[in-house]
Amino acid sequence: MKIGIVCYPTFGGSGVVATELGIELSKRGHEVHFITYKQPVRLELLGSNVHFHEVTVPEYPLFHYQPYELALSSKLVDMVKLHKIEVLHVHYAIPHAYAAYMAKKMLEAEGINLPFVTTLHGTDITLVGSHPFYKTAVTFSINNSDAVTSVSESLKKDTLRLFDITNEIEVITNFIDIGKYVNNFTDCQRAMMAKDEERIITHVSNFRSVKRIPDVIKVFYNIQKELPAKLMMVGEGPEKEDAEMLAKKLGIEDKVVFLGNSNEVDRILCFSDLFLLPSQTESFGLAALEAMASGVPVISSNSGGIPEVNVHGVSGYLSDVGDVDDMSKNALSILRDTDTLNTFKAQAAKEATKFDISKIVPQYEAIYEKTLAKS
Ligand code: GMT
Repeated sequence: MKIGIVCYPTFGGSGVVATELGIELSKRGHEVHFITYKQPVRLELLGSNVHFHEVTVPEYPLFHYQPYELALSSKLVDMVKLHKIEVLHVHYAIPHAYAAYMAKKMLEAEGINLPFVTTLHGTDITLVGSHPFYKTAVTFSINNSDAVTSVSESLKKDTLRLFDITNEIEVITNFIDIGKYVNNFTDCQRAMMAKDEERIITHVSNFRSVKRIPDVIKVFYNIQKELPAKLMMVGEGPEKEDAEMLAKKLGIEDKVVFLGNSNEVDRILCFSDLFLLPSQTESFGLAALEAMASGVPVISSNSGGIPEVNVHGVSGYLSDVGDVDDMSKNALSILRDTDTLNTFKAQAAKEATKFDISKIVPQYEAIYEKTLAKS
């Protein structure tokens, strides 16, 4: 098949999923065209089966807001015609599903049929999409997609609760290429980051308020009171400065390392002992799955789709949102004893295999085939 993929190209769950999916589809013989405003961060290798088409939005002083949807839908029409793209897969409803619908209608006027699949990722539903300013357009574009998928059961439920949905929503969970994580590194270079006796705790996110970054710092503060430990904070975002200040206020700034955005998250996870994800909500929690695939147990909140990924007492523990004491207690129960830690590490890695790319990508192929057959 010739598949067009639209996503956000930045460090963020939906963009990562879209990119990994596109790469895997190309390996399976499909011709994949990424259409977005920048080359996706994890899309390093463009080849005969993987193409990138940049959407540019020229600045014009009349516009207070530059019309990205317009530029995207025009580019979609042009690329579909030029490369004979058969099906479009848009990740994150806003504004991608809306732009895809416009492209579909423009192509229809020329007698070209373009089915499009919309994948709902989380904040496009739970935080942004349900806002009254966007809700009407988001509802319309979900209901008028040729197929709709959501990354967890929890997100499907949220979508049905928050919007007036008439379309079917199929759950296709996020995934991970286990092969990339198993024995990826023979030497994690752990010594560069911590002493032998120190436990390494890691958090990876876009540092938005939904991630509850102060909880990460507070849980770590409680851990390091009991045993030698270091905290790796990976990512960039609006809450980062406050987190640095909180670490300083608590007197632990020498134990908290802010690493910024990284293309080598797997390398950092390789030497990590525990992953913290205390989010207010997560539709899935891809960062937790990446940690588990690296054999890192997860201490998380129990909100949204996280319980579908992190299994309480097996791959880690879940606590109520904001229950820093319970998270700290659970973290210490894993970290104190090396045998227990190793058991949780092995269990986390095993749980992650349920989400291997080889099990999930065929589900997307089946959706594409179904929408093509229907149209
Ligand atoms: O919040 C983020 O980390 C970014 C956001 C995105 O759309 O890029 O992530 C959402 O999609 C990810 C991939 O499907 C999920 O793993 C995240 O749980 C989800 N984030 C939220 O629901 C807050």
